[in-house]
Amino acid sequence: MGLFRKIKEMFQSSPVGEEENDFEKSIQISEEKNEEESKKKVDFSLENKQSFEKDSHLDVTNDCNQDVRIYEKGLSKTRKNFVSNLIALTSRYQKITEEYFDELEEILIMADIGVHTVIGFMDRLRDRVKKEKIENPEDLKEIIVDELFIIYVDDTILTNKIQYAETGPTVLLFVGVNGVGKTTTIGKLAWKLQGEGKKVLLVAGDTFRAGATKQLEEWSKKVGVGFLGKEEGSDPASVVFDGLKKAKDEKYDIVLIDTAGRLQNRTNLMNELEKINRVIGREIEDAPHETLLIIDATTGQNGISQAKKFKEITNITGIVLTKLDGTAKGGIVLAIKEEVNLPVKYIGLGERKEDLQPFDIEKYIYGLFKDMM
Ligand SMILES: Nc1nc2c(ncn2[C@@H]2O[C@H](COP(=O)(O)OP(=O)(O)OP(=O)(O)O)[C@@H](O)[C@H]2O)c(=O)[nH]1
Ligand SMILES: [Mg+2]
Repeated sequence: MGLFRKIKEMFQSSPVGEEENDFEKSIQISEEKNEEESKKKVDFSLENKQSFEKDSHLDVTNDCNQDVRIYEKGLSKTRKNFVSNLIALTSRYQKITEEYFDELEEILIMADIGVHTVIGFMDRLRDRVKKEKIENPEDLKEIIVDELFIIYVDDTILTNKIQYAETGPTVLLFVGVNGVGKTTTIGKLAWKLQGEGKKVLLVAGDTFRAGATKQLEEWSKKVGVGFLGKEEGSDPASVVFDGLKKAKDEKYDIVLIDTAGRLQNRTNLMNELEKINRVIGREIEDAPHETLLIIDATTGQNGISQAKKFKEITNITGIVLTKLDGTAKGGIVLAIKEEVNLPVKYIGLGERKEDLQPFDIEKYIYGLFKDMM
């Protein structure tokens, strides 16, 4: 069975209900009906999940239904555009021809998967068509999805987990050009981490833009977490210093530091990040534990070049890809993997606080292609 079929089976074996978790519900109902029957059903469901976990070395949890729904909803633009084009292509051709390959290549490039990634992908696909003697485009659909999945998973396992400090506060630094969604992401993540029982502090390291500190403070109030900011124009490194002192004194678990995206040039940005990093490293050993680069998915290849540039000036440990809900070209996730080789740790699938999701390639692939087969 292809990888995609396994993913589909896994998520559909516990379909997503409107109001509640149907997986749990189906257990309850069948228990009432017939104990024997229900046991069989539950065993089967769990077996499905376990066998997939074994195969895929990726985490699967039973309570992922809510998240799957956020993925499905957030990816609907890409599904309507990119995936619909793929489906239409398949129905237009009876046979796999050179024209078919050309059109497929174009659809993939239009989806922001990235030219290099697409070229490699097309080579592998042509190889498989030849070797497996595939003639009908219909039979190729599943292989296309599996090969897209493989681009991401590859043989290197990029972990999407946040590195936490062993003792003391964990420090996460957020960087990226202006308007990509740094502050919003911090707010959303604060909400998520607080919900996991962590004591969270937001530090307003963007003192450059008027209103930036206020915007972060509003998030802190909205989600009910700690905040430290100073007046506009303060030295960001000094704000960070004060923030870390507060975090240590008041025993915060996590510190999320916002930074300015709107600096005049690369040298200024580099110097400022260096200074902030120096302060962080001096105050807390091994910190920052993560430096997350925020990229706006709607900017496509521009986002990829931002990632390459930031990688040169500071030690980026992961990517947060925002506004995936706002693009019809959700292929950028795959381009980041191949062209930047940094793990996508979170994705933004909307503006609500619950719309920030840990990136999970299985949910992503399912959210995109669930209607294709
Ligand atoms: N649809 C959608 N909008 C988002 C998402 N993430 C952020 N936004 C919106 O993007 C806009 C910019 O977000 P900010 O968080 O202010 O961006 P920033 O990087 O902090 O910007 P600067 O402080 O100017 O550098 C806001 O209107 C957010 O609501 C997302 O995942 N989906
Ligand atoms: Mg901001």
